[in-house]
Amino acid sequence: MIAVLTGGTGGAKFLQGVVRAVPPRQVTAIVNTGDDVVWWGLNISPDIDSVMYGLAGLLSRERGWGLEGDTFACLEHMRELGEPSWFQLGDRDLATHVRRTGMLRSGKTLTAVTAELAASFGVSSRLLPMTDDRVETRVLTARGELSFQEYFVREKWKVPVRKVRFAGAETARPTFEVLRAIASAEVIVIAPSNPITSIGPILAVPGIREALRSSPAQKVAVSPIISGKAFSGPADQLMVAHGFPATVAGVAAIYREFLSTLVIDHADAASVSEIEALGLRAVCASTLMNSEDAKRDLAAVCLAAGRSHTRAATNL
Ligand code: FO1
Repeated sequence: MIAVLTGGTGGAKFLQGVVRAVPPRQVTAIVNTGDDVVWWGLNISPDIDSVMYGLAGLLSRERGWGLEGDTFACLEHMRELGEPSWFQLGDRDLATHVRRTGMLRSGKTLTAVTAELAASFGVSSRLLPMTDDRVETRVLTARGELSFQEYFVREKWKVPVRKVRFAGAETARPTFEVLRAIASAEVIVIAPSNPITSIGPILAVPGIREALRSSPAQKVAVSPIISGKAFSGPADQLMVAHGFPATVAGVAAIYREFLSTLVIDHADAASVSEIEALGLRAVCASTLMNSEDAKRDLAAVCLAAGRSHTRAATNL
């Protein structure tokens, strides 16, 4: 079994590659829910949906979120009615949120609701929210504290960030399903998602770091930083705000306590010794994911890095 810790856009693309490298049923995605938002009274889980639509082959290629070819008639009408419209929900995407909200209101857990939604989209990999409890990513900026979507979508991540915190994380509990996926995985991959706002909330759920440390699995991360820049989004700025350099060595430092191997882009080959000095293995690969084959090849590199290490350890 392969477990992948993931956020939205970058993680969704990476998982598309993973399910081409191994049978989808062997894959469990443990997904960030810190970005979740209640919008127009509906429960939206953007990262779960990006991963679910990505694995179902329905993710908009152009936007990297929402459904391919969706329309926005409801959004237009909500705008005419004076409702806030900076967070864009597509018409067909809305059906997912209406269904999720209804199931949550009937008392089901987000884990159960996500499994039902994923099955109805024909996704055979397991999708697990990081917790069934509410953990909210809050971004402290020069203009006060914002929710993640206010910072990311409304402010287009232009406001300087002082710190990110995860409200509710102290009392959140990891689910049995998440702990079991981590404990029973052969390889655990940290997708090339934002280490602060996508993977950070998962690691902030009490018990998940400990589970990662004690799992016998090899743990392989893909750096979302290439040549000192995030390949999309504000990961570089947020790493600096949290005291880490926006470099592959900075990514290694964040995950160091549980990581075995960091996969970095060929462009960062000169940093291999710096990563090895932190006690990690570094593997160079093409990490850009700019084609379906490139996504699969990157996933294959990660799985081979994990498996070769397991075999080497078993042969000792
Ligand atoms: N991202 C945007 O940049 N603009 C949007 O209006 C937007 C709407 C949206 C609606 C549903 C959904 O599932 C995702 C949506 N996203 C949008 C993406 C989302 O903000 C981010 O991808 C994640 O939260 C970061 O991983």
